Amino acid sequence: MPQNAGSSATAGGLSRSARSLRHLIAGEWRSGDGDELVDVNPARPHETVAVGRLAQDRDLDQAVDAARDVFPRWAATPHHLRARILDRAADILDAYTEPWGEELSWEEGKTRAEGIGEVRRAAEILRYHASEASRPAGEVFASPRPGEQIQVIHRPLGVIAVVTPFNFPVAIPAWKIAPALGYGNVVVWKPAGLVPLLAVRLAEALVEAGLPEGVLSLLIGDGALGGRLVEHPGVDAVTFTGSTSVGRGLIAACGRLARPVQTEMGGKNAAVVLSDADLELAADEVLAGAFRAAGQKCTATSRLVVEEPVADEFLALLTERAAALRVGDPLEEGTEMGPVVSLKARDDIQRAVDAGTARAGVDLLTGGRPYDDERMRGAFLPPTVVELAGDDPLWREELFGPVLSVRRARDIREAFTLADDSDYGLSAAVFTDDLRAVAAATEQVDVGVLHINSETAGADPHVPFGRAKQSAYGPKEQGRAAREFFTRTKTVYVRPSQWREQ
Ligand code: UN1
Repeated sequence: MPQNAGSSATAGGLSRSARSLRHLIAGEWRSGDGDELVDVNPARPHETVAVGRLAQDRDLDQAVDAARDVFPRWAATPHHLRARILDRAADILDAYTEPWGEELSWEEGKTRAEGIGEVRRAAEILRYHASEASRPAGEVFASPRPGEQIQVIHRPLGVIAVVTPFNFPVAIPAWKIAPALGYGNVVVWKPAGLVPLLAVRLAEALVEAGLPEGVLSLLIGDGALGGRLVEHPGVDAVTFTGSTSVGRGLIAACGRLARPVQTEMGGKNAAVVLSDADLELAADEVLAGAFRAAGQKCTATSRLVVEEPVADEFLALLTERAAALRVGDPLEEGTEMGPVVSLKARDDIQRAVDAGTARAGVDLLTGGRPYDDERMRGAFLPPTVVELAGDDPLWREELFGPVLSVRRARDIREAFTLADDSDYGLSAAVFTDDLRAVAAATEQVDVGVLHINSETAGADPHVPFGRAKQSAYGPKEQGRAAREFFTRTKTVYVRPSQWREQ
């Protein structure tokens, strides 16, 4: 039973005694001796979720050395045996969905249901990548020479630096670590310092499942440690999800080192509601896209384009539902939206909203003002909808919070032009049953993921996930796309000697 960080068993609810954080280095759980890290509950920032000490440079060196040592053995382990470990780890996550899902909610702030759902989702991701073991391992091509065969096989890259964000503390790490390990790589992982507890849980599941020592190391550290990990001479490739500014820094560093890098960064995703849409459905989906996880998904709906004939009716429906959302302690029954991840995030988002609503052409439809209630002293923000008369920073800048910016469009053409009017291009949603509009959206809206009649967020493990435009860099994630990043091909010409021409 994985218990490294302390109590996770719950008899009738989460035990709120602070957990202790450990690093996993070269197969050993260690306390670390860097600065103290205090991990707090964003709904009640005086409440400590976990405490530990940051990892230091020598921990990083040891983790990378252990990874390099074990890599040849892990790469030579049959794919099916590696897959079995991922499957077992999935079983452990499934067995712990409740206690770990509650810890996730406690630590990150998404609702209990979302926390539990995320742990379950991580299990599915591990299972999907385990199932890759039974799919074709490469391709065989005909040769222009008699008797010869040309094989294109996939080989692991080596040591992968995995750097993950706060907003999906287990799902995003799972979708990077599972394919990395499944294809025979070894991993040194630095999760966001805001959610270290769930990182420990995922690492515990993998260790418990039988992962050999050194194949995965977990270092809890600050951004500077992440930077040193990415540039470490013993690292072969880097996968990152997080902010655009950090991502671009990593891309530049990896460019200098000619090191493969994959980044998933910002989004400013639009939902488009056309005049034939089912407005009830669209309102529910836009609400989910904009306010689940308090809008802290790179796939969240942060822009809305409504076609003029239905705009008044739709906005009335949407703002009424947004205002009625129950915001509060994410672990409490009935809460529909929890806090954002930290007081700093709350203040940054609030500042951007205040600056926006002070500008001409920005009309606050609902939310927008901080809570003054004693129980809402945590990192809470209300679901906020603003209507914009034209271009505005609220239309362009990713706020990563529960803020939706709306513009009206005269017709379908203008609606798609507005949806596409962003430097980002991760996802979009179009609400319509008009096949011509669907075809036009598929053609014109430059995004990596397009939803018809469903919210902009969401990603199934067996299909490619990722960007267009400036939302990302490098090969996509998930599905078979993951193989493109986590392996390199080797072209093997196989010619039996007896075929040599006489
Ligand atoms: C989802 O939409 O469920 O950081 C997943 C993010 C994305 C993952 C989104 N990389 O929010």
